[in-house]
Amino acid sequence: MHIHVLSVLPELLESPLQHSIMKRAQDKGILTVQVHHLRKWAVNEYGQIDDYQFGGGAGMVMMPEPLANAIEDLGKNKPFDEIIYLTPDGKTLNQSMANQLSLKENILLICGHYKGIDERIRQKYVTREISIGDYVLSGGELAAAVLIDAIGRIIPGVLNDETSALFDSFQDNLLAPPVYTRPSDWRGMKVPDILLSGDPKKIEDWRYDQAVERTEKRRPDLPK
Ligand code: 6GU
Repeated sequence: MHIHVLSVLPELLESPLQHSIMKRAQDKGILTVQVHHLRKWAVNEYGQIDDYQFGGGAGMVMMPEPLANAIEDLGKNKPFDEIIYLTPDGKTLNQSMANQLSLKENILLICGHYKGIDERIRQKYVTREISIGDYVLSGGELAAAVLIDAIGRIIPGVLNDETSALFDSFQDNLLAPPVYTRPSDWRGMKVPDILLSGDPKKIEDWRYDQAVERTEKRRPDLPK
């Protein structure tokens, strides 16, 4: 899978993609992430990519021409399956969206800044608009990093233990059950006996019951 990112602050995306599972996915060649500086498609020698908004009001808007040229250049060799604009007024990211996107081959993410991007780019090119929650970030980069992580870790072959993503919170709209490691008695707090029983069926049933109980208690809003 190839993910291209258009950004005015590419530095913000460097570190999150260079460690742990994201690093492994890229080292294995399963995922490539290329971050492009929108400035490369600036309209003039001053590097201009934004301008005042029509109708007045504080804050700059990202101009359509640099974005359109970037989108068309980057999609020239291999057309994009999805062009995603990260924006607080998009659809809130959930596991099912991440699952769907993990099956795509070639994706472009557009990170907004300032007041956002010219509406006409959204109309002409963008196939999905995604938010990562009901709060405002100063730009789309951290949201893009979150989305890339959520997608990247579930691409088949990325996780070592292929089954482990199946037990994540939110697969099947269930939160994950509690987990414990050694020692079995830590400062007088004991690990539930079932987990030490060595009975795989009992353990599986217990985990499922715990997941259901947790979900009902903490996230009654999740669909059953
Ligand atoms: Cl995708 N962008 C920005 N700027 N703020 C956000 C967001 C995205 N998702 C939640 N807040």
